Amino acid sequence: QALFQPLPGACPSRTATKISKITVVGVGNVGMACAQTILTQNLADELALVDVDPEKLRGEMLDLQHAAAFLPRAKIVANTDYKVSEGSDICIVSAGARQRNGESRLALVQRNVAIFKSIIPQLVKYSPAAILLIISNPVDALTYVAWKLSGFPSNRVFGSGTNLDSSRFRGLLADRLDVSAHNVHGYVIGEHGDSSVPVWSTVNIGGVPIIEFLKNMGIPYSQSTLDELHKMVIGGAYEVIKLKGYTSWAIGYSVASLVNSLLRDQRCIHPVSVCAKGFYGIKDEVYLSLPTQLGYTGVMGVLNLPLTDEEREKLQQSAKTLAEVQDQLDI
Ligand code: 6V0
Repeated sequence: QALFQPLPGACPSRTATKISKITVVGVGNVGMACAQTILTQNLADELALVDVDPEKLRGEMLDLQHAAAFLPRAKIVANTDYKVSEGSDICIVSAGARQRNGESRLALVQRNVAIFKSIIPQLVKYSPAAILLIISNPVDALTYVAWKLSGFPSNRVFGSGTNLDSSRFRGLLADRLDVSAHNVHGYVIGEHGDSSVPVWSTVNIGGVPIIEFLKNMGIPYSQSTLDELHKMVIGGAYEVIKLKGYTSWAIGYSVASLVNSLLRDQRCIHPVSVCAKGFYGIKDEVYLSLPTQLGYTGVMGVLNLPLTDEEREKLQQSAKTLAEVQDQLDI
């Protein structure tokens, strides 16, 4: 006897179709933080995990599967073979080599380029219509590499960029002003790293421009106070890595917010790493973070922020720094 009995006259003309499939490549600290945030936020009907380490991969898959009774229903699969990723809507890449003692940044990028050569063509083969979301560092250069290797249009390849830096920025300001970070509107743009640019001129709290507010109220602030806060944003990742060895939770939530905007067509604006040529006077074909609208089709457009001349110059400088790194890559 069957466990369930169909209603009399029921017609199976409506079949359950898969709504969303997400692949995460690299089941390290970051990949697993993304996976678990995606699952708890009910963003995927199917989650595929891929890594080169078969034991770790199976262990992580089983560990997540064992939470079935506490999570929204989702199929969780894992394999070292990319066939498991077939038909994904979004492929997230968080695989990468870590910096070796004394290794230059450029040498690390080049090692990660080699890793990406083994990953990106496989993802393209099995999910030719997917959106590629790159997290591995240095994220801007590697997103450019992924774009080149994939042959995808630029609206389907972007990097997590300064989405995380901007959250750190908004969180720090929110703490100082005793307000929710949701009401602090502001972006850190440019390189995900040391040359990022905080766009102070457009920061507002619930619609009130912060710099103008401080001036009007006669509240003293100095450029060095603003610079200090930006330094804390840049130093945030280094501090966490020094304390616990890696960063994971915040990037996991950052990535889930991006996935939500994509799959649910939210059209939210996120500072993420996109092909920046032609925007804000950037002439090089570089990837760096700009305020970007995300929807079901991927990158829908770049917001035209009214930057000051100084902010624009800093952004262009950030682009030059990235172009120099890209020029040296052997893709
Ligand atoms: P980790 O814990 O060392 O995990 C890396 C994983 O990649 C491991 O499980 C490896 O087995 C796997 N891997 C290595 N080579 C391959 C390959 N060829 N194919 C498939 N899998 C492979 O690193 P962690 O998870 O801490 O960090 C991953 C990456 O994310 C690093 O490059 C970090 O620098 C980067 N981050 C980026 C952030 C951002 O804001 N963009 C934030 C945090 C970390």
